Amino acid sequence: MTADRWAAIGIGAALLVFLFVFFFGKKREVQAESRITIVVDGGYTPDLIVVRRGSPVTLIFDRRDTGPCTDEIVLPDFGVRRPLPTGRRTAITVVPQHVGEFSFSCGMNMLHGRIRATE
Ligand SMILES: [Cu+2]
Repeated sequence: MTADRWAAIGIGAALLVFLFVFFFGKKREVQAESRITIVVDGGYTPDLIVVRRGSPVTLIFDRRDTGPCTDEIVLPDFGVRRPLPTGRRTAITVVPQHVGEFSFSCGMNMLHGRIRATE
């Protein structure tokens, strides 16, 4: 075999490794589901959740207060409106499909939080 051949095989192998890491590595990230607990007590703690675009994220709303304000959670970008019973944990899974911010709020749109999706 000539040196040219070996070089071509080497470049081909490097390309295969790159493609494998690129696609397989990315896929694993997309499938990894993250779970984040948000305490609801007169507000949302934390109120900024940073996730990867395209990855499912499960928000577990742990409601502790009894005020009427927080008894519903709304995620308008995902078409979600759910009651949050006091003393219970309510899990909501969403998939932010593009880079940017997705807000969530109480049913009256007074208390706010954000999901920030990054690349
Ligand atoms: Cu409210």
